[in-house]
Amino acid sequence: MDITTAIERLREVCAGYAFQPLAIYKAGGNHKWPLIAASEDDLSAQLAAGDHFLPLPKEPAALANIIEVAVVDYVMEQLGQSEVELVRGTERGYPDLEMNANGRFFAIDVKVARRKVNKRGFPTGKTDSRITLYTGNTFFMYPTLKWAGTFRPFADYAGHIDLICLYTLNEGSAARVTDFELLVVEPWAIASKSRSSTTREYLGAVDDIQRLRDSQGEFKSPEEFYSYWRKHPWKIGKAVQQQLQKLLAAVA
Ligand SMILES: [Ca+2]
Repeated sequence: MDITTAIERLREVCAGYAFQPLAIYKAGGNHKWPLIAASEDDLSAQLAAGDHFLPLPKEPAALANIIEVAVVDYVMEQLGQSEVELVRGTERGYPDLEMNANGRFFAIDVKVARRKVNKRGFPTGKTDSRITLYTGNTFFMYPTLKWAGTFRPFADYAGHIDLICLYTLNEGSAARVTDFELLVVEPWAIASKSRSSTTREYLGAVDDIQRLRDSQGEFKSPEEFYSYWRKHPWKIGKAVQQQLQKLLAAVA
């Protein structure tokens, strides 16, 4: 399997995804038993009316985590029985999901972004903030070392693939999410020349949603992308430096 086939396969799978987490189920409730539902829509209407729903969190990081877990579960269910082997990553590690296709490994990472809306509540065509593609100062900067929280050195992957989840915040609904959109793209192809944080060592994607859909980042090739961002003067804090020294000592 090459990167193009891997992306096609994931696009097929993701095309079938409909946003699933509708609310948090609350025990107790206030309705008569037995509760009989005629359809899925009827069930959720009755659970809402019967006081069984708590809204999902609207805080971006908390909501993003719920979305990520749901999307990784779905991809694992859909691909799990087929030609590839899948392993879920650790919470703060990279990637969120590793796909082994006959000894060729692909890093699959899920990224969640809220659409930016104007004062009247209409989408502006941009993400609320730049999607973070990578932390710049660790595994990305030193791609031949095996960093904590990773399965293998970054450079050992046959490809890196992002599942980009876009949504519009709807404070009035328990699911909080409307117009959910799932893109399968290569990170270098949606990358910008700007950081996604002024305080953290993050490199960012373009914030224009049509450019994300079209893989129209600011680089012409992966080589141009990697050489640009590996030249960036990333700050290395004490903890990262200690880990780096240990890893370098181990390969010396
Ligand atoms: Ca992620």
